[in-house]
Amino acid sequence: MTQRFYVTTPIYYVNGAPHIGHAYTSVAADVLARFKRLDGYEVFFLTGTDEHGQKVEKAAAAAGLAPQDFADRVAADFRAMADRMGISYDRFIRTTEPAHKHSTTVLWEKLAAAGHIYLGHYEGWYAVRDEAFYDEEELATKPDGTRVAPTGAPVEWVREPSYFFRLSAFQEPLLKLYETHPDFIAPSSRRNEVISFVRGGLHDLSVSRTSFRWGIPVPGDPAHVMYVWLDALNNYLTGVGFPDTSDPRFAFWPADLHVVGKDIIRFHAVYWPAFLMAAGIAVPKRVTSNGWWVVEGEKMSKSLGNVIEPGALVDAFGLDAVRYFLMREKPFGADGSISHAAIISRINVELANDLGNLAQRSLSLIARNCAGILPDRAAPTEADRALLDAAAGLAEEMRAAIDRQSFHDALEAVWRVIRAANAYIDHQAPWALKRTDPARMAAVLRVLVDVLRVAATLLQPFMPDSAGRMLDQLGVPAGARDSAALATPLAAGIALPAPQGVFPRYVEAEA
Ligand code: ME8
Repeated sequence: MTQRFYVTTPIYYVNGAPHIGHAYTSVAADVLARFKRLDGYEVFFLTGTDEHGQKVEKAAAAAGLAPQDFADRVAADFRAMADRMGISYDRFIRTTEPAHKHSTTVLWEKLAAAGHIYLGHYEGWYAVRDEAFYDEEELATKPDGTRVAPTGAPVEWVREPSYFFRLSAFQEPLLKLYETHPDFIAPSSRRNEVISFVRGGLHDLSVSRTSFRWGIPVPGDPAHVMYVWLDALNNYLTGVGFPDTSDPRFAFWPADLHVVGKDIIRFHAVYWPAFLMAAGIAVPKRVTSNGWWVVEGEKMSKSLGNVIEPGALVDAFGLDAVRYFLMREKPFGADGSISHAAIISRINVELANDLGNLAQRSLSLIARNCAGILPDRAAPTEADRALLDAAAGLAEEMRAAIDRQSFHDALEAVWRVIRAANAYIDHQAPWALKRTDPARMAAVLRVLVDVLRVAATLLQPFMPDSAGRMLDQLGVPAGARDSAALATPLAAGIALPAPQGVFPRYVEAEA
């Protein structure tokens, strides 16, 4: 039976244009989805947009548009961003879809029927920017006396009737979940943060608002709209067909992995499993969170004018180079800095030089010295064996790294093999063997093709287009590009296409 894998991105707020931070989380989830498909899994990959709530309502008003019209416009920008970044989603969900409103209404009814929702009065701090409630003790005071959330977001005092979710009843069940499923939250620094937050005690959560209208009405009490996070988190259930549990997509539930940013781990690792437990629905298997990108060391912000638009980066450097950079430059859970110099260095050193040149050198020798015909394997020497063994272990090593969302380790593993292959070609010097030992020359070139094939196959999730073009040049048939196909050697004697560089050097335009 094929195994299933359900992976999600956050659904992005439609209050503003997509930037590189959104693109990053989506690329990470995409690499996961593609790697699992490469490994033969049946994958369901969900992304989309979070369209209700006060933040979106305010942004729409500022743009002079009705919330739905505004949401339609910005949601289209997010979908275009996903397409531009090569995100291989199976469904792009929007929380204003009728299917999602219905699904969320049913979830609410389940929570209410189980006795976990009651009517009360909320009085406290709210940050619209974060769409989050904060306790007095969490706030900081700015020099001018205004109070701000720990995220720096301004807060306002809210006092209104509200429905509450009995979050306090889930402190013990949540702690038990973290204890019995140590991989539920990653990385471990975030796990510790969540555990100490929950140990500190949970208040019941305000889950409806009456002071604005842009949300899903509370069933039976339309003066209230549902709290946007209850609505938003439920996208993961709607995405696979909830409440119709006989929908074939529902077989993907529980989600294998929610990929999110570190800013929203609390919503995903505390509120979401609590809602699900309360509704009697299985909880997701893992929530993994990425660190923050800053730009040349500075926080990205509209006021600094340094917000990086993903499309502009792709125009400048090409999609695969950008995807590679994002996955390679920093550990997933850590913060990191983007700069053009850093991108150019990754392109020129690792893509153009280490990998591109290796392929180009090997394939041009086959074109020139073997009439473009793929040589057969020969009995391996010790040096051949060492390199082939390193390549043979790569899939397993990458798989383990990807399962930990350690994308940079997965890529480093590939580059260890590529660097070893560069040392091998320099040492074996096949160009010098043409006259002295043509059979050995052919054997060496075949080893290089075999190693390049492994690397290109396993790089497809990161750089789908370039890795695909490299596989074309290596003569790998379209139906033999998944990880299982690596067990079958390429047939010798086939004619390879004329080699063409896949990873050009980036040459800075003269100012
Ligand atoms: O929070 N570096 O949506 P959002 C890395 N709608 N990642 C970044 C980033 C940066 N500088 N900036 C943003 C929401 N991100 C909710 C989610 S899910 C049920 C609802 C990424 O539009 C990161 O993944 O504010 C972060 O969690 C997400 O964008 C927030 O997107």
